[in-house]
Amino acid sequence: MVATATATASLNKFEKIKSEKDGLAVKAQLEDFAKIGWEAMEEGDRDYRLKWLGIFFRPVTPGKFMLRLRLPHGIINADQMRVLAEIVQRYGSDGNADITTRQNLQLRGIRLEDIPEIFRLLKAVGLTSVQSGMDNVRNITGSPVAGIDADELFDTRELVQQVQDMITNKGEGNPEFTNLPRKFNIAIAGCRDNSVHAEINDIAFIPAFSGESFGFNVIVGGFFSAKRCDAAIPLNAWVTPEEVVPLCRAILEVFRDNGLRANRQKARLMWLIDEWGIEKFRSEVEKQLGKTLKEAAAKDEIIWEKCDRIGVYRQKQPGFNYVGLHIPVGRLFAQDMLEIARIADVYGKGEIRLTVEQNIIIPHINDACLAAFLSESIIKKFAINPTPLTRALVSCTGAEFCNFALIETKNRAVELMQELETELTLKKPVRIHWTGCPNSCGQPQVADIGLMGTKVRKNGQTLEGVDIYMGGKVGKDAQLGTCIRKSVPCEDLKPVLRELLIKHFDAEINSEFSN
Ligand code: SRM
Ligand code: SF4
Repeated sequence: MVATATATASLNKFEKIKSEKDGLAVKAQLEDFAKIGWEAMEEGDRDYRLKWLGIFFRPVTPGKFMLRLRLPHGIINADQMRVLAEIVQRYGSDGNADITTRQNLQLRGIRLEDIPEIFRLLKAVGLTSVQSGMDNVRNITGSPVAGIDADELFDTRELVQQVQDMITNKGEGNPEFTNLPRKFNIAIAGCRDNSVHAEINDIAFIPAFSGESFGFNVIVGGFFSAKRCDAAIPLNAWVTPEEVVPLCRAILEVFRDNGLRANRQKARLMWLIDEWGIEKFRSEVEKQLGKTLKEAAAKDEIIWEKCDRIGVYRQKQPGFNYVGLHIPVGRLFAQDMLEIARIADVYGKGEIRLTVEQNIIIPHINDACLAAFLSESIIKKFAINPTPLTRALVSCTGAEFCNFALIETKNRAVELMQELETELTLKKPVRIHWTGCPNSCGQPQVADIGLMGTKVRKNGQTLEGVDIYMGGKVGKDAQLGTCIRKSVPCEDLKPVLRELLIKHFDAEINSEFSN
């Protein structure tokens, strides 16, 4: 739909871009873009609309694009991983991949002229990157051990795929959902440990029984933004697994048609819920759905602390194990990806899973092969028993590639954790999350200690610094952390973190570092 000149005059920049031409329309122009090159492209297409196809122009590395995939439930097979490895391999030291905080992969270094061929390669192995950026529904998350965890309540893999298929028209792109007021996150949990961080999604399905029947309580409106962060609130609805796809559709339609669009800082679903009140929102969803929603079950089944799944675990299938490998801050290079694909093929069934903590799980390793699997040299690089601070470290992209970033994150995070670990002994992991700016992609509010990038003045100079968050609780009774200290220069951060670790997490100073 193309808006009239008078109508577009009052729209904000992003609404204007969308009303002039749907983001998905650039799909038909990729061969042309590849021919003319990124420098000659119209800015709206290059900087924004390409994101509807998961292609992100990076002002920090102009000409080297980022490609964000969609990996529903964070599941990928070895053939797919090899294709992705071969894609980043062609870019040499510019090429790598990051596991994201939504159980997904982003490829780096991509050149526009290669996109048509890359898309053919992705399609051949059943991968898509469609609708993964801008005002679209992001990668849909689920328990990383669905179908293999002996204690799960429901295997959500098929459901997550169905929701993605509905939203993206089976990966081809679906103009019904390409002009939402803002980005949108969905999570579906069939596990007991809230592995998906349900509370920070626009819609989350949480396992709950109504009498004897299994289904989900639904919470809505959770989000982080620079302006505001809020945990999701109950919709007071319980749905069966069969009702999940229609309910997602109905909520998306209500959001699409009624969500606030004037101010981009106030366009996420929670702002509409605020304006209407949850009762009216619920009844509008019911109207769209064409039926009454059943009231929420009295209690849900999230009764465990969150498990990071690093290490060796028995599967529900007798004789099989899954092994969680720690991938420092989620960064992979082509050779790593090829190795991971190989060990998944040789020892498992060619399946690889990603976690929201930016790690990898290889399932289906039978008892007889386990020792050989664990002696593979890649297990030294991607440990099954990493040290406590490194183990639970999460970081967003930061200044290396992201133009919103106020600080460098990933490399700094790894180095600082290693330094702290030489000075301190910790008995258990402390979840430290880094995020390069207040957009909170690294989810500092769910961490034990969250570090949010900022600029700091010190001795007349502007330096990279962080605001410190604490109190994030995950799993059962999840709650968001809050800012406890502002504007700590990164160069002064180590002693501050050391004190916090000693005071709140029982860290002990190693003898060579005590005075
Ligand atoms: Fe994010 C924008 C990276 C998870 C909140 N996020 C961005 C952009 C696209 C900005 C840009 O164009 O440069 C970043 C791309 C940088 C790059 O080159 O990698 C970016 N976000 C990421 C990832 C890769 C962080 C990571 O290292 O893992 C995550 C990708 C997930 C995925 O696979 O789709 C990522 N972003 C999140 C999350 C966490 C989550 O979903 O659990 C959040 C907070 C939760 C939420 O959205 O409610 C998040 N990202 C944002 C926001 C703030 C949204 C808002 O309502 O204001 C922005 C800015 C925006 O959309 O305008 C943003
Ligand atoms: Fe970029 Fe900020 Fe998101 Fe980090 S939190 S990836 S710096 S937008």
